[in-house]
Amino acid sequence: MSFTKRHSGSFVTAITKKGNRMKSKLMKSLPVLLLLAFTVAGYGQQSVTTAKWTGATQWTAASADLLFPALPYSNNALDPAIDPLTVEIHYDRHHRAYYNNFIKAISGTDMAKEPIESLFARISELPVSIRNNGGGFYNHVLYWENMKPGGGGEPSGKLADAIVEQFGSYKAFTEQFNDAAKTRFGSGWAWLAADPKTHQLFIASTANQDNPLMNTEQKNGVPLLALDVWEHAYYLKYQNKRVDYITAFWSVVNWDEVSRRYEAFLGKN
Ligand code: MN3
Repeated sequence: MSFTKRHSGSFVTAITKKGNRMKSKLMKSLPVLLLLAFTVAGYGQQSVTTAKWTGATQWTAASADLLFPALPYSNNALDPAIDPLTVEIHYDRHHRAYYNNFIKAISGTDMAKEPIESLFARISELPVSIRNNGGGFYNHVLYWENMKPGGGGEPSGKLADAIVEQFGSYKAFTEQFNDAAKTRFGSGWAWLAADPKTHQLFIASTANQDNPLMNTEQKNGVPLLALDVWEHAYYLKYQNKRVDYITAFWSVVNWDEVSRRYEAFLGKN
C-alpha cells in the first residue's frame, strides 16, 4: 500500500518513513496498519496548506492574509541545476517554516494589518523575528518565481536595455552579480534591484534574510532578481562549491518574471 503518491511534500514523506518503520513492527497486525495508514494519509492532506500564488500584487494584502504559495513547478523541474531533494527541503521545510513563524509573530499585533513590504520599510523598529521570518518568507517567494525549468538565456525588452545602460553589457552585469553572490560571507542573498528615486538598476548583497526593501540596508530598492546563497540552497549537490551553484542558477533564471517585475516597477515609480 502506498499513500505517498498524492503528496510530494517532505512532511508527508517524513511521516511515511516513520510509517514504514512502524510497518515492520506491526506486520502481524494488518488492521492496525491500515488504520494508521488512513489516519496518516488524512493528516498529510490537511497539512498541505498551500495556495495558488497570483504574483506580486498579493504583497499589497494585509500580512495576516498572505498565504504560503505552491511551488510554481515540481521538485525535479530545476534539475540538474538544482536537485529535487534540495528543492523539496528548501521549499517545504525552510521556506514553510519562515512563513509559519512570520504569521505567528504578527498574529494579534498591528503588524498583521500592514502589508509586508511596509513592515520592511520600518524593519529597524520591529522585532528581529519579523526581520528574519518575514524576510525569509518574502525572499524565497521571489527566488522560486524567478526560476523556471528551461529558463536561462538573456533578458529582452526594457529590462535588457536597462541592464546594458547600467552595467555596459549583459556579461558585465552577470560578472558583477556573481561577485556579489560569491563574496557574501556566510548566509545571505544576491540581488538585482531598482532604485525608485533614480530608476537605476543596482546589484546588492544582503546578510541572512534581509532584502533591499529593508530600511537597515544602506541602499534601498525594489527587488527584481533574487539568488539565495545560504548553504541550504545548494549544499546537498554542490557542497562547498557555491560558485558552481551560482553558475547553474543562470540556466534556470525566469527572465519573463524578472521583466514583469521591472515593468511593474516602472509602472509604479
Ligand atoms: Mn533559503
